[in-house]
Amino acid sequence: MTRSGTPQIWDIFCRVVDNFGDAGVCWRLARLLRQEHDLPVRLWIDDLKTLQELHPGLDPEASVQSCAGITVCRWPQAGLPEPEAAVIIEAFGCGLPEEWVARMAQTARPPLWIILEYLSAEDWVDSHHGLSSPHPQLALPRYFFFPGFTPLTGGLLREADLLPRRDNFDTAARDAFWNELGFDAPQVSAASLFAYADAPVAALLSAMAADARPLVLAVPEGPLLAIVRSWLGAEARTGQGPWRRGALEVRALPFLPQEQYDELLWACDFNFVRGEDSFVRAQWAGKPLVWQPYRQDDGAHQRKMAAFLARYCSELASPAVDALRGFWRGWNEGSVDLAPAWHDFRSEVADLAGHAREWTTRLADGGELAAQLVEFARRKVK
Ligand code: TRH
Repeated sequence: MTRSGTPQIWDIFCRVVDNFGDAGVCWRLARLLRQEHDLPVRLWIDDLKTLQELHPGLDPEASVQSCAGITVCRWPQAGLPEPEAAVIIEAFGCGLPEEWVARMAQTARPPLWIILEYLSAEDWVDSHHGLSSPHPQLALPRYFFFPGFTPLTGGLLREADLLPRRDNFDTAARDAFWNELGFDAPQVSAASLFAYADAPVAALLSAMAADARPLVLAVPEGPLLAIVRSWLGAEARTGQGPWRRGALEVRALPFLPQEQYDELLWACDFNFVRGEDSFVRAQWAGKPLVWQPYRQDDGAHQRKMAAFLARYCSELASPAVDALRGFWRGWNEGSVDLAPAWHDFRSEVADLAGHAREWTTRLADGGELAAQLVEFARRKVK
């Protein structure tokens, strides 16, 4: 991506709304553009503490720093760039600072302005991906770039070596992963739990404990772990555990660096995930997943879940499909009694595992988001 022979900078602008996904997606995209497309990338982000949890090598106080080959600019402390960039990616429609937009409008050749949208499996995404809309006041075109699950969308973020690394994550690697965290490798099925605090956690834990089939449940540090500790009682107020209740063994994990989180997903037999980035990573892990979409007041999260299930379940037969839909529904609707749905889901995990691997293969045939962004920019920037 060059103009006049010099590689032009790609600026990614990210405002952390809440949680980790805004920073998580932008950091992953920045690394892909830098490492797999050799592009100079600046990540402008307003919350370095959140980004540091994903990438512990980051200095949360620095205004500007280089990390993994990416220039990380703490906004607004780092000021604003001269619009030398060839491409500006406005993450999740967060809105660029007005002064930045004004500067862009004054340059002879303003950067290509791309708004990276949230992920959805809904059908309308196909016809909206890549459309442009001018800035309401200035002669600046903006292009809407949608991640997605079809060839008519921008695809999903995926590192070139992700699936080979996943496939090479063998029993020895899995054992080493658990040992590094202070645990023996589970000798029974294992699951990871990453969800929002409003999930029906007590109902889930009770169902897991009462089930006849033993399970190890790994819970990374966060508000959800506090709820799990409370359910377990006084002995679990601190420490890593493990704590046992009936068939259930609970392990407390630290919040893992983003790259290590993939290993947790690979080390488990199925995974509870949420939001956007962990949702995608769990699909790449090729294991059965239980998704809790980020709740939205207008019910958009319910439409997003229905749309994804329509795609994901299109080639899944009964009873596996009924068990998956039933458990996802109970998990997202906050059922007070998850035991029947959990029992059915657990009974179908083997069939769901085969389906999860096939789904990953289908996804891998689709476009990769960073590469499609680069191709899109190449076509637009003459
Ligand atoms: O944290 P999230 O709920 O982020 C959300 C969603 O992105 C949502 O779409 C968005 O609207 C909202 O933020 C503002 O869930 P998500 O997207 O899965 O991001 C979590 C990130 O944290 C992801 O990159 C995985 C990473 N992670 C780790 O790196 N280590 C961990 O131990 C865990 C549990 C997660």
